[in-house]
Amino acid sequence: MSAQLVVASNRGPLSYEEAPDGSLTARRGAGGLVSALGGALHDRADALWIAAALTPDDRRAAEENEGGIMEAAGYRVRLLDIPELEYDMYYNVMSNRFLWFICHYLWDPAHTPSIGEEERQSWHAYEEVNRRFATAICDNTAEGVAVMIQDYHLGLAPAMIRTQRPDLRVGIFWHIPFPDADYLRLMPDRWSRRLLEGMLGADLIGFHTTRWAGNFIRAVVDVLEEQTTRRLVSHQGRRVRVGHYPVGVDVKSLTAGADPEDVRRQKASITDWLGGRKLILRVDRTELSKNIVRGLRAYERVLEKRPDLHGKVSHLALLTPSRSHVPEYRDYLAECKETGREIAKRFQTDSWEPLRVEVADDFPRTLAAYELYDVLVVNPVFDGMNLVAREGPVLNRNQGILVLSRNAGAWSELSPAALGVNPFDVDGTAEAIEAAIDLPEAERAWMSKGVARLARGRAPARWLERQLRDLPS
Ligand code: GDG
Repeated sequence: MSAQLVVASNRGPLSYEEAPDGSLTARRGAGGLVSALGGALHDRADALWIAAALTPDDRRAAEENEGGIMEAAGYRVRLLDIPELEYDMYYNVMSNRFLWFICHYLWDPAHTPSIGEEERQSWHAYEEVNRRFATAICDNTAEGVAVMIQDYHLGLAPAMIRTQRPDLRVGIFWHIPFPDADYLRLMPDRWSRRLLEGMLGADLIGFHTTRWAGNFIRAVVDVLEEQTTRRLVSHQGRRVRVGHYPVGVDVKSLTAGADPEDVRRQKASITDWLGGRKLILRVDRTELSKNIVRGLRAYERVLEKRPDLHGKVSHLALLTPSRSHVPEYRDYLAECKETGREIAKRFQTDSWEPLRVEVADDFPRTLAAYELYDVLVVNPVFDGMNLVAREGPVLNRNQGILVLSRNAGAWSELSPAALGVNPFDVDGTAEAIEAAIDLPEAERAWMSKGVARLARGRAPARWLERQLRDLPS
């Protein structure tokens, strides 16, 4: 069957690994985009998901299947083989360092970014990989089909597709924040113009919240000097729609990602470790924007101020390894581990482990911890949405309280039933964690029920449908 819906993203839903017997086994791809899109495409036989082959095992999986097409949870997947060096520059230098840092306000403008030869070559690689995706989409897609491009890795692809195939209906969804125009200008002018024009090649541009959509529209006005009317941008004689489409959690596809027996085992292991203490939990990719170190310091402040809580609480930080090819991420992971060790050593006793930082890709353990937490700390510096803030409350069975950064997209919907924090304010975050621990029973019940109800909305399938409905027919 020819695809009626094509989605394209850098990372696909599955990553492959060689088993000891030489066969390939598939496991769930890491990160929030896979959670959102995987939920949306579940059982959509008319859909094709195009992604990059990330590892030699992915390439082998693509080679072993006819036309490079594989089956995932009821939909098809095609992996593109991209030359390794080009991929490295596009992914590790331009996407995950340069653009990610721009969109999450992670540069230090007094010193960085500094554009040198490596960045210039990487921009070129970014253009090339976007072109490869655009060509793969244009070559294999029937007339008039909807093409939904995902995220900042592929910001130039919409305009490239439009040039080759004006018949296709194109959307781009930006899963991360969009910065304000002043910060966007840390990019060379030529690049920021190309990026905005690349995105405006789409018919529809989606963000998780009005905050990021508003920043995008103001950047278009400032940088490109285009006309806008509310949520419509006039660009090259077309009208491009800009909207906000918050994504939520699909419980079925979330829990389908793990064997229930593994989850049960992990629940027993965490319960055993807690020994009746309250669980303060965080779950993140090991990522600078997730603000892990300040979060651990906030917990340290709680223990400093509240000796009465010693031996009564334990903090578990579940960190999934991420982007280890980028030097800043390697350093940050080392800093997270070191901070964790320091805090644990400072307060531990023979019978109490106050803090454990675990670095592993262990989804069953994440699901188990979601069920058990008393307090979930989600304090990113900036975050497009943050799915942990939604998954936790939906799966929690312990009247857990959510402490949430006001700079996470999730805040715009969950704020009525979460404790908000300024992510830069360590003392303020410590106060919120304390407040969450101390909350009287009746309020706990009310808040945990409320946050679960709010977090459950916006199922990924609906999220995608709303965007498809807003594409021109
Ligand atoms: C980007 C945007 C936006 C947890 N442990 C493991 C594991 N997880 C899953 C969680 C969750 C996902 O990872 C993390 O999602 P987030 O949304 O928190 O963060 P990003 O990866 O940065 O996602 C974000 C999202 O896209 C969707 O639009 O919300 O703002 O930055 O689903 O359950 N996954 C695996 N192993 C684990 O141990 N594979």
